[in-house]
Order: sequence, then C-alpha cells, then structure tokens
Amino acid sequence: MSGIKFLLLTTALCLVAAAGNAQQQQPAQKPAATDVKKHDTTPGGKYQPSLDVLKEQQLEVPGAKPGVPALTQAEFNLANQIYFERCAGCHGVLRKGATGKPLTPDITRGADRGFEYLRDFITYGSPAGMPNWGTSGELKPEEVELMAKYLLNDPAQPPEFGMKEMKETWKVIVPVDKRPTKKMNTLDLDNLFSVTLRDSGQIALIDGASKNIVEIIPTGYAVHISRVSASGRYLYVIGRDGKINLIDLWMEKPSTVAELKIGNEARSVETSKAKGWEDKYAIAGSYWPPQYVIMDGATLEPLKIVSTRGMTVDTQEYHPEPRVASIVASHYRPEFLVNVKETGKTLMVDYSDIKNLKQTEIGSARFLHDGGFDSTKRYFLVAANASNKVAVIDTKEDKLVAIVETGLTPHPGRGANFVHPKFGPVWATSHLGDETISLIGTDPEKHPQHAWKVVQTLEGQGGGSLFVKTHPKSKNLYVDTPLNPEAEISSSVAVFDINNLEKAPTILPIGEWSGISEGVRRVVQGEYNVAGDEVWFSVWNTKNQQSAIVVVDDKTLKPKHVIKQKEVVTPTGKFNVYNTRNDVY
Ligand code: DHE
Repeated sequence: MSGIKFLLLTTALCLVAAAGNAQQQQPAQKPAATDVKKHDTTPGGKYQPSLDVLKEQQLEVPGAKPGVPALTQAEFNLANQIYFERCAGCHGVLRKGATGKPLTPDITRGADRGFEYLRDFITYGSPAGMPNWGTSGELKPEEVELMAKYLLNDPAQPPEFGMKEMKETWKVIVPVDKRPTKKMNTLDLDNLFSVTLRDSGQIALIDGASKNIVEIIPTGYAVHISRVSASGRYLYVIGRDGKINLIDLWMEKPSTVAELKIGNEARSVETSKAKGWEDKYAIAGSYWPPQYVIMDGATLEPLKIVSTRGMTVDTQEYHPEPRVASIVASHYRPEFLVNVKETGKTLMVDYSDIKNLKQTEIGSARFLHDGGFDSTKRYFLVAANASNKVAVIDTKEDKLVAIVETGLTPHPGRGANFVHPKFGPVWATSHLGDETISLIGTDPEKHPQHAWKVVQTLEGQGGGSLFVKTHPKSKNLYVDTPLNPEAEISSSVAVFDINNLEKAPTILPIGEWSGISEGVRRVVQGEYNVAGDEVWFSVWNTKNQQSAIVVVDDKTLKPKHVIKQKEVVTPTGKFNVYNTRNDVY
C-alpha cells in the first residue's frame, strides 16, 4: 500500500474510542452540523499503527452464538482486514484495548450497545477520538454494518510465532567463514546512508559525498528502520512483516548475508554496543506476537525469545498484547533497553548471559514509543506518547530518573541534543498533537536546577510533527511537520537558530525545492551526514508519484542537491552509518 494511502487509511483507527465510557455519553447519533469538525481526525490520530501484515492472514471464523449475527468466512476475512488495518492500532489485536477502549464482546453485546449502537458510532464517530468512518466516506454503509456485526462476534485470534516458526524462516545466505575478512569496497562507510524505500520494500544505500545510489536491496514489507552494528560493518533492516535483513557492508557489493522473520508485525531492531560485546548480538521486537528475540549478531540465529505480556505500570492489570516499541543498546552496560508500549515499562535486558537472562523492569508511563539518548549517552529519554510525557532512564544506574510532562503526543524520533545558551545541555522533542517543541534540561551535574524539566517551549509551524534533528557541529534545530493537514506546512520544515531561540524559525520550502509538482510532498525526517554540515530530508509522495531526497546546506540553509532517480520510491527514514551507530543526534 502506498505511504499516503496508508496515512489516509489509518485515519485514527479509534473504533468506538469512547465505547468504554459510553454510558456517560449521548447515544451515538448524527452530530449537529457545527460539531462535525470535532469528529475530524487529528494528526496524532493519523499516526496509529496499521497492522497491514496481520490483515492478510486468514483466521478462523468464531463459533456461532445465540443472538450474535453469524459471519461467513469471506465476511470475516474482510472484517479482519478492515479491523487490523484501521482499528487494531488503537483497540488492540485482541480488542482488549490499547490507546483506545476495549471492544470485547462483554462490552459490545451489553444491554446499552448492540448492533445499532455500534453501527451509528462507527458511522458518526465521536469527539473523543473515534473517526467518523461512515460520514467521511472511508467505509461504505455495508462495511460499517459488517464491522458492527464483527464487533458482536468473538475477537479473531492471530497465531503465535515461536522458535519453530522463526527457525523455518531463518536463512544464512553467506556463512560467516565465506564473508570478507576486511572491507572489499571503496565506499566511505561512515558517510553511507541507508534509506527506507517504504512501499517498494527496499532500502537504498546512498553515498554521502557523491549522492549516488550505491545499491538497492530488497527487504521486508513496508520496511521501517535500519540500525548499524557497533563496528559499522553490519546493517540490520526490519520490515513491518518482522523480516530482518542483515547486510554486510564490507562486501564488494554490500548485500544480504542472513534473513530471519521474528513475528507478524514488527517495528524495531538494534545491536549490542557495550565494550567487549560489539556486533555480538542483535535484538528485535514485535507488535504481534508481543515479544522480543535476541539473535546472534553475525547470523541472525534466534537464541532467546521473551514475551512482553504482563501487568500495566499504573493499574497493575494484565495486558495481553503489549507491543514492543523502540529498542536501544546501552553504551554503559551489556544491556538492551526494550520499551513496552501498553504496559509502560522499559526492560533493561542484560545480554551478558542470555541463558540466565536478567531483566530489570523500569516502570514509567503507558504508551512508550520512540526516544533517544542525551548527549552523554547515559540517559535515555522515551516518549510515552498518548500520556503526553517523556520518561528519563539512567542507563548507568538502571533507574527511572524522572517523568516529564510535555505537549500533546510527543514524538521525538531519537530527539535532538544541543547546548542551550541559557539552560545548558537540553534534549528536544516535537509533538504530533500541537505546534510546540519541548526543550528538556539534561545535565544534572552542572545545571541541576534545570535537569529533567521543560526549560523552554518553542512554537513551530503546527501539529503533525514526527522528527526533530540537530548535530553537535550545527547551530540549527530542524522540526518537520509531515502529518500537518495544511499542504504548505507538511511540505516544509521549520529551522530554529539555537543561539537565538526567541527568534521565529526560518521556514524551508523543501517540497518546492525538490522540483516535484505532484502529490502532497510530505517532508519527513532530517538526517545529517557524518561531517554535520548537511542535512537530508525525504520528500515523501505515494508509490506511483515522484518522491525525492533534498540535501540542505546546514550553514546557508539553501538546497544543495536533489536525489530523485526513479528508484527513490516513497523514501522515509534515512540512517547515516556513523550517526546511527554512535547515537549522534
Ligand atoms: Fe515509525 C521509528 C513505530 C509509522 C518512520 N517507528 C519507529 C519506532 C517505532 C515506530 C516503535 C522506534 C524504533 C526504534 O527506535 O527502535 N511507526 C511506528 C508505528 O507504530 C507507526 C505509528 C504506525 C505503523 O503502522 O507503523 C509508525 N513511522 C511511521 C510512518 O508512517 C513513518 C513516518 C514512515 C514509514 O517509513 O513508515 C515512520 N519510524 C519512522 C522512522 C523511524 C521510526 C524514520 C526512525 C527514526 C529515527 O531517527 O530513529
């Protein structure tokens, strides 16, 4: 599915978001014309997971129950497709609730609900976050009716994915002893970029100096992120289908040397970085089944699978499907930080003895998503996005240091570190839900009065921001807004002068600079080159439209180069080898 179609189709997903508290609400009915706007989807709503891989699986129709409308296998398949694509991101695969309310049959079949109630709620939505699927035209009336019937049935149960299933997918294409013992190409690996070509299921390796495409490598479905091993030799790429490609950058022609599928829906992969453990292990987490797996770093052999099912941090209730969101490797200890979304816990997974695996569980706030280190790499700041908070974890002491209130739905990517002229070292996050950028003090030693507090709030172009970026050598802070509903805002980037943060940001019309006139031209995710003197932005159009990467000169803030060969299909994330492996951001 194309990127933009994906965004449209995932428009908020929150089926009956208010179902759980509907008793206190008005029954679902056509809203007054003046209220219709309140039912529109917010940028934050547009960014809910779409379980596009699970939707393809044929699952068994639940058994018939008296008083519950029966579905044929074909109807159940279609309803599953719609549910996993648009609803499961908020309401959970098993319908037990995630950021949205639970939709289990005990609720949907309750005396105050039933078919008509559900049908109307899906049709009109609610200002509490449930999109108006029917009146927006996203679902046809017969699809709305089908979904109302589907919700009265027992939930679908997708399969587990354990060691047997993983091993069946594991391929070592080039065994370790057949790989080069030194770098066999002339590439400047530190300045190589791995670029996600989302909808073509590929990555492009692009040379940072010449801007030439070095290789296009097929990967998993709707490929998501790349991470680089501590030595800089191995590149790990994960698709939404849970497929990992291990790419050897030392080969004359860098290519995949091993593959493994770790689950049905996944977003994160990382590699061991502690001293003495470089390149030894890889780890990946999945949304479904909810688990993480530790693999051999050079072959991807799966070694240990750990479920993340468990109790939520606050109410201490069992959650059957807490998804694994970001994973980073500690620079202090042989540990991975595995962020579990729905339970609100960061698991410090000690990989020094994986047979006797030790895991320190740090509870913070629900809906952990993405995050990055402070400039010293001691503290990890992770957004609990639907809780409007950022949790700070000390990776030296393995402790929660603080929970900081931010704007609406923080989404830092890995964040941005710089020295604030007044408050000392800070880490920045922008937000999906509002136009603000929160600057959080990160230096408890020399600036204890500012540490772990929002010391300044900047005003960007608007909501719908996904990523901020700077570089230790730069004086600029870039803020994208790809999910903003205004075309002009989503196709441009705001740049703040770090030395004069009171000044309004400069707006760079990157979409326009790409020279592309078709499409929405969403401008997403800045990434620096190794020298820190240029920053690359993706101009993200649909699969059948032209996209590009625009390289901006960091000093002059002028366009320097546009990469728009036909191979550059739906570029999104870009991962510079040096900056990614050293956590420079
Ligand atoms: Fe991402 C990082 C999940 C949609 C581009 N994304 C991440 C991470 C997670 C995640 C958990 C952190 C990985 C880590 O650090 O280990 N992303 C999700 C979703 O669940 C979500 C909201 C919906 C979905 O169905 O997948 C989603 N992400 C998107 C997009 O639509 C983006 C903009 C385009 C795309 O390629 O799909 C997108 N996500 C990215 C990028 C990163 C990322 C570029 C890495 C940023 C970085 O600088 O590290």
